[in-house]
Amino acid sequence: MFIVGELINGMYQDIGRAIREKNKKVIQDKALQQIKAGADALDVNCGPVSKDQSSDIQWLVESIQEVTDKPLALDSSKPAVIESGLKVIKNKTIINSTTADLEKLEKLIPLAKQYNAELIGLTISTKGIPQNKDQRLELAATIVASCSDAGFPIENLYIDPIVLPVNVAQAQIKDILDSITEFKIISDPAPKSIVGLSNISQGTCVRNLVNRIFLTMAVGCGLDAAILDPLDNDLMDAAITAELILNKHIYCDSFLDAYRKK
Ligand code: THG
Repeated sequence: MFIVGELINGMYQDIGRAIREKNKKVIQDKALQQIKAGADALDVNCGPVSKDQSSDIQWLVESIQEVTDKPLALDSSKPAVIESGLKVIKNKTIINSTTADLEKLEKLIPLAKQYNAELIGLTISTKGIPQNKDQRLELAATIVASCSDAGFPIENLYIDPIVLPVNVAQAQIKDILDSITEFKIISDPAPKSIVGLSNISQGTCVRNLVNRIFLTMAVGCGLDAAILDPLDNDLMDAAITAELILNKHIYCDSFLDAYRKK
């Protein structure tokens, strides 16, 4: 499972403050902590408080690149902010994200090609968040078709079904899981799947448990990647164990340690 650490996000108070005060050390420590805990890549999001997201994302990318060459996921709903981040990035890049809207696809797919980046496509459009599995698959197919038409390799595309909080969209969660399974039959080669895991537990009381169980179930549906808190050790154990059960790595009694050392 490909783990993208979610903690460099201006939505968190400590990160928001570090961005305002240009305190590199806070950002670099958070990057290294997440990598030590098993993150394969780091999400980079200025958050809602940033007044100049285009320059803040550059500062974040440059600060993080001083301490690691792990891939970075440039996380913004604004193509101009992503483009600004791309200008200074040296590490492997994931563009997070495009929607299924033509205007965004036409801007972000060429950028992903130009910078040899992977691309996350959200199954959402200006018509809003889909209400069922079929709408999710339709939007995923739109994104896949745009990538194919533009000559962007589908192997470099992640589809994100958009995870909603279980306390507001309980009836939809099963559909979200089923769409993860069915993204694999949209095309050959198939796109990969990714979720923003912590969305599922926003506003709930037992966040870690909800995150852990949903992740385990999503792995069972074939989930390839997740944006999550890698410092949650029980969550990381659950991800490793779920993939062990699916025969994705070889059993030994110390499989948790063995996987972490690999
Ligand atoms: N898909 C994709 N990218 C994404 C998301 C997604 N990026 C952003 C987000 N969703 C994933 N990252 C987070 C980060 C934090 C939280 C949820 C998702 C979170 N934060 C606490 C909260 O809101 O309660 C904040 C706690 C605090 O302020 O300290 O839950 O879905 N492609």
